[in-house]
Amino acid sequence: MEKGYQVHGIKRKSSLFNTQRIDHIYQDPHEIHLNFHLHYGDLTDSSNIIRIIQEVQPDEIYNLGAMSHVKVSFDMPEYAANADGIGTLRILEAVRLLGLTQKTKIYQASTSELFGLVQEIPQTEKTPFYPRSPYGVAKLFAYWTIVNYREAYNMFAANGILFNHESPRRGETFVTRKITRAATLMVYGLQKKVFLGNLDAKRDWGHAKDYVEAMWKMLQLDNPDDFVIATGHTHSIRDFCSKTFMKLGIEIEFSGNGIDEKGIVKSIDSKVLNNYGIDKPAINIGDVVIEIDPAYFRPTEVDLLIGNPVKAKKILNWVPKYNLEMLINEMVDSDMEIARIEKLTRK
Ligand code: F7E
Repeated sequence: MEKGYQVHGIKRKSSLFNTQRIDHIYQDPHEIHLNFHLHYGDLTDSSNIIRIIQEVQPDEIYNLGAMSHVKVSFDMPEYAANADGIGTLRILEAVRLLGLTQKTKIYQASTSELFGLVQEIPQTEKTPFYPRSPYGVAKLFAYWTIVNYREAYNMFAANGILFNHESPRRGETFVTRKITRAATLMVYGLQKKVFLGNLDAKRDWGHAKDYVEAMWKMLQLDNPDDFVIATGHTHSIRDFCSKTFMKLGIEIEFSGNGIDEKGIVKSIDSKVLNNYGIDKPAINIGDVVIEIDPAYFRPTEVDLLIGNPVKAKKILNWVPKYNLEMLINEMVDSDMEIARIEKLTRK
């Protein structure tokens, strides 16, 4: 919207409000919301997609819609295939059917989950795919459908192979936000510990803001192409936990193996918490703050992801502004504020 676009979004019907993460846009004092429209819709509903695209006649479509939780896709594989795989096909077909192939550019949110059981380190646009979940397989269908429509119908359709990208608005069931939420609730005494799955998995985490810029840049090219968007650095879930707690002045020591591994508070630098206005944290040395729950293990795991974004740097002139430390700082600061307010309202 800051770029002057009229933005149309699609939201699913829910019996609860589900727009909290964008509601602030409506409250913008510059009335930027006048350029923002939400439609009811669903990627599993062809006629709905066709009607919205017909009404809006968009110049650019960013298909970020998906059942995006990898673990949940094992429980709902058919829905994941329908929304994430065929949903992409529905958008492409709608654009074609409505005669918009030369007007509408399409960005497809492809994913590092395509690499799954990685065949090469680091992963590039040329690395063979080997998805490891119904989510990954559905996204593979979408990836090749985009390539095929580009070649068959000369459409501007591009895949952004985005590695994990996070922010304070990340959903709370994804591991980064689950950890920053838990740690911040713990110092306020609102949560005792957090149960996690595989701490050994490694991810290449970037900031969503940087990655959205890359998506936009991809649609401004003269010719559509596919790009890996990543930071080129990887860290384990265990590392992410340590860094998150350390930002709050809390040093964690991991002990034990497998499902018996625990994260225990080794030291507390109270000056750091004082800076957040906390005199007496609800956490003590020796507390077990992290435990393993096998319910979070995946039937097939993606152990290691690390991308090489050299093509994006060269062709899109894309350079991420955030590193992992800056990302964690922003997520922790935001969640500390949320926890502070929750503490006040729960009293
Ligand atoms: O898991 C491990 C888990 O759920 C990251 C989606 O946006 O990025 C995301 O997919 C890792 C995995 O993200 C817990 O086993 C350990 O190895 O945060 P996540 P994801 O699966 O990498 C890609 C690029 C997408 O495209 C997806 O849409 O963390 N892990 N313990 C855990 N994960 C979760 N969720 N919860 C745990 O307790």
